[in-house]
Amino acid sequence: MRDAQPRTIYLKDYREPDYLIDRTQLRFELAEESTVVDSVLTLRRNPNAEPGPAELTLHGTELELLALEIDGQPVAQERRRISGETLHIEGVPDAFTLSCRTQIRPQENTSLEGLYKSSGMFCTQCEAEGFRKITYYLDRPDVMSEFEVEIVAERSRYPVLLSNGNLTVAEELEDGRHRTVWHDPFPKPAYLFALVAGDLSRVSDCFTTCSGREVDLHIYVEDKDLDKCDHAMTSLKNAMRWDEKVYGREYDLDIFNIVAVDDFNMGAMENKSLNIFNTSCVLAKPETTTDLGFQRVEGVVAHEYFHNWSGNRVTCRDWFQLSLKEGFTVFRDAQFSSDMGSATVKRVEDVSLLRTAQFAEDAGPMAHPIRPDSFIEISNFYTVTIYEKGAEVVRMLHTLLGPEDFRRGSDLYFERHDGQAVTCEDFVKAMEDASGRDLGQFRLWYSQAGTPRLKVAGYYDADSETYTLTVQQQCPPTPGQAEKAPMHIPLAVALLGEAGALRLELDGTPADPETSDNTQMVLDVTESEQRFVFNNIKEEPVPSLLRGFSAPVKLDYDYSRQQLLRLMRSDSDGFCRWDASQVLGVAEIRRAMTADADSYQVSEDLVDAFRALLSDDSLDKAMVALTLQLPSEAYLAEVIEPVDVHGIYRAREAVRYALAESLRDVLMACYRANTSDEVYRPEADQIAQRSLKNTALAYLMLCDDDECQGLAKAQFDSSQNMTDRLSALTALVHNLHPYHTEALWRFYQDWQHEPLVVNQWFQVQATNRQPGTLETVKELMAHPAFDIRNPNKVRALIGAFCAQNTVNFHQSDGAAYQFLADQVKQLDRSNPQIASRLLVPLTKWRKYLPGAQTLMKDALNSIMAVPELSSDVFEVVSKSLQ
Ligand code: 0A1
Ligand code: ZN
Repeated sequence: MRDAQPRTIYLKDYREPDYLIDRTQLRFELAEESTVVDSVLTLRRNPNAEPGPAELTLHGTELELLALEIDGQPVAQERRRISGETLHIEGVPDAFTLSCRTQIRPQENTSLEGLYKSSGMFCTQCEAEGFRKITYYLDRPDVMSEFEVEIVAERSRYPVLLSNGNLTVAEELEDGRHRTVWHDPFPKPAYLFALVAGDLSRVSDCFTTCSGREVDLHIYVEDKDLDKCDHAMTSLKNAMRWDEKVYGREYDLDIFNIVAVDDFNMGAMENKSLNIFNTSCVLAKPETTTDLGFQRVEGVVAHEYFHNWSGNRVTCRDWFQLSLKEGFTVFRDAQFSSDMGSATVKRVEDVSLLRTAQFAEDAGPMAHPIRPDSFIEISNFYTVTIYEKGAEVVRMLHTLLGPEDFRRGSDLYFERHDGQAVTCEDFVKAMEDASGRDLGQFRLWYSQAGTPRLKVAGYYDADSETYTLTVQQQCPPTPGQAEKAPMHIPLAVALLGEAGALRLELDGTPADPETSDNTQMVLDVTESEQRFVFNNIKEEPVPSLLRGFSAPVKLDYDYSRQQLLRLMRSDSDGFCRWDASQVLGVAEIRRAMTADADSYQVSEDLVDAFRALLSDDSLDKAMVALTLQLPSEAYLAEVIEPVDVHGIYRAREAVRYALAESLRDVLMACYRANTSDEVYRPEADQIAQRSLKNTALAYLMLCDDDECQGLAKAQFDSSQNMTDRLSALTALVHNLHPYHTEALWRFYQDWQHEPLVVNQWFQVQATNRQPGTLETVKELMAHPAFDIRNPNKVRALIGAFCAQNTVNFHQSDGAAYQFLADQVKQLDRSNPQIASRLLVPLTKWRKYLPGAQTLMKDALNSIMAVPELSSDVFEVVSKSLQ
């Protein structure tokens, strides 16, 4: 729980540490009541530190200090002082060893930070500041140390004892205990420390690196999960090979371990050579896991593995630089996933997330630049801005520099900074030095928050055969940043003529060398208003703008319907084809919002465009599926303001019903054609086929003839994989099909022994848009399978309801707002990180209609009135009420 006055920490106050730790020796005695931690730290004064008193200040919280010695001599009480989260020791030498014994209670640790217990095993989570819950330490990422870790525990309960690096000792002790010793030769900050002790089974494999070194790979899980490790193992090996090929990065130890745990606040953690994973991001098998689940496992395994270089070998100087490792690593895992599956699909999924969650964050009370200037609680800054926008910023560098110079920049960055804790500036500088490009203005992406808006207009002059694009940029104010300077925005463009994309010539500058046909160009937009004149343009083109979503901006261009339909049909850029369909979808839903219920008729040209998609066998099925899905409610809430949740929902449903009716036969044909009895593979071609089939199913369930209504039940009863089974269950439940209660019951009977499947069962019910779902959610919280201490269950039930089920969350009496406030208050006492993430939907109150605003603020105020709020929840609530 927080101190009386939560403190804001500023980037401008960064100072180097006064002391450095060369060596960290830890000994853990794990027992059922408590754990005793002995640490021996080899410290010396930092030669770069500013002169000051010989006083050492260590971080530590919720620790019981049992003993403290300097160079073997007890430290007298009057020389030491514990206050808040620190231990001060006066009169320390320039170089010394500090021995410290603390006692901690992992069994009582519900915050899932530091050392805690999950399903009977001990495990750790130290990023960002969890290590201070284990022992007194300089818990900051710029203090890097070589670790040796000894673990002692009862053999029968904890046969597996793991830490970072190489195993150097494993031996039996008396009284049924045993011990292992681990040595990690790579100096690392404390946030990368990990320990695991439990009764675990493992799946093993090995990988030969490009220089011929053998690496042992192990995935540790509970015995019952041994059959769900293959996909993670394959993904790991693919990621290791890919990082060698694409970034020249070889793995650096002889062992790489992954451990799966049930109770975990995030997806996974990149601890050096001992990655700890949320079970939801590592376990997968066809019967229990959807295609999306398989893809998530592949992406997260790769993400954590890639951190070994972008994060561990080169780490962050301070937590303001978090996006240095996260933005770069998300960019790397996105490249990897594109290479493993469909690049366009991956891009569309990433952009969808960015344009809903990140744009909303950027427009809300917690908006921050990818390198924030200040924070109260760093745990609140593991955000879509740091991760996803951070990745977009790296992607823009890749676009501006081109793949070769970008690779040179990345090589230089790793070579220059290997073993160091550095800043975003160091990354940009390496890119600048390697490419010779001036990235001065580009750096604003690191310091300015908010989503820039680009207004583009096109003008064709037939006489001079020129086409002029006028581009204006403007970035809205965000908290603490009223004025914004123009940014350096890479705007990828093409001009479409009747027979395809035109050759581009921009006042003498040739087209983007990356496209061999000279039809695409990346414009450097750097001023508030700029004109780009293309020469030798023989016909009036349709501009294809922001190709591949070349920058994280909002784009306005006043396209005609005809132009959008043409882009959707024939743009060679898959992202722009999809985006044109989204613009048409938004327009259709807007029209349905203003039409009265009986008079609305769906636009014929949209129906024709969808019919053409459904009938064309040559198209990528996954892209067809994505294009057929109307803009999500979350995206509509970004583009239609103020947000009339119920109006948007009703209009979107009206359009869906109308499309389903008009396209019934071709949807049915598509459904049948894509139903296959091939053995399940989580590979792109099959995933695409299932995605199209299940998209068709969702539409067909809106038609009330017997053939359509029979489809979901038949699919539910016969499906052999979770993707099809869950799609069928969702269709039954969300449409209140007569079979839905029985289907829910049967699903639970079949899968009650699989927590990850039960979570999907919770989620299907929580996201049901039918009235009365709030009551269902409350009832499900009393279900024996629900456990408020498990973050996955909280996310599946409460999180999914509040964040995804907008019509029910925003029910007009405000009951769901109060429900969320109550859950946040309760959770804040056990797990502040989860509490503060859960409350995010309330913080967006400014976007909604006045009645909703008042009720949402009431709920926030009721949280604010709680006397002992954590700093996590305090920061989010107080900033959102400002
Ligand atoms: N570095 C991890 C994310 C992570 C962050 C914080 C955690 O606990 C509070 C756990 C994991 C990643 O990017 O995967
Ligand atoms: Zn990460």
